[in-house]
Amino acid sequence: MKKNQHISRRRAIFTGLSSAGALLLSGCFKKLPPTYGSILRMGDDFTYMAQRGLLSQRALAVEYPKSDITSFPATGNYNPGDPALKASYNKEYQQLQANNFKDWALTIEGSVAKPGKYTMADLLKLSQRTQVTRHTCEEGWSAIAEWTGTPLALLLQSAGILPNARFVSLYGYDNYAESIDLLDAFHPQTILAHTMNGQPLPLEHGAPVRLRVETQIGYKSVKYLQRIVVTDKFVDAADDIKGGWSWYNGI
Ligand SMILES: Nc1nc2c(c(=O)[nH]1)N[C@H]1C(S)=C(S)[C@@H](COP(=O)(O)O)O[C@H]1N2
Ligand SMILES: [Mo]
Repeated sequence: MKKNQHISRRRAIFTGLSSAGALLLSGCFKKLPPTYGSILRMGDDFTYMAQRGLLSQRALAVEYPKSDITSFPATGNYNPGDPALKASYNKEYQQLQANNFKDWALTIEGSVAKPGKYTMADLLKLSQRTQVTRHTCEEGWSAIAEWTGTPLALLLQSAGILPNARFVSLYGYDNYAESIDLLDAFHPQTILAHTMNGQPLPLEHGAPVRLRVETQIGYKSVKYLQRIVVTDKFVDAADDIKGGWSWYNGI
């Protein structure tokens, strides 16, 4: 009895969702997030349609003068090389850390002509971008820092991104992951940051390289990057790990 009530309520939500969707589709909004229809991901629908519909697709996040830089807490996992932090511990990362990340290389797989490992020297060969931006965490704090790194677009291009590419999943050494679509992957402020406030990226902030995706909330900016997979279909890379957090969370 109770179960049936739940099912019918869920149906009602679905029906409501799809008629709202139809209305929006007939209006000026043409795009739906790839998570459309998932109850857990309902938050995506509004933010995705509002941001993608109302803002120019190339709109830049606000950049600040250096004088606005603030102190910056580290949250989430803060050292995948520490065996005591069992859930996030990664032995390979511990070894890389012991050698000051000299042997670090980013694996790129999937829909690219040149899959393989890309070293820090490979990243530095491409032109770099520096930006002072605000990080906003879902827990309610925000902080401003200066980030320098390689635009993800340039790396994807140098890896020979294929025409069937649609999404990019990014995996950290601590088993954390996120995926973004190509609009965010090619956004000019989406960078693989190796420098924070002029210093090599500190361990707790994701050494040696982290993603900065300034068009979305803080949890999309994956720290401790290990692997990038370019996919031809939607992969909710964080699904197993974070469950209920929205796939799309534009700010
Ligand atoms: N690999 C990895 N990336 C991550 C996290 C994490 O725990 N592991 N936490 C996320 C969250 S919720 C936030 S707010 C920011 C925190 O970045 P910071 O530690 O530099 O403040 O990293 C994001 N990226
Ligand atoms: Mo966060």
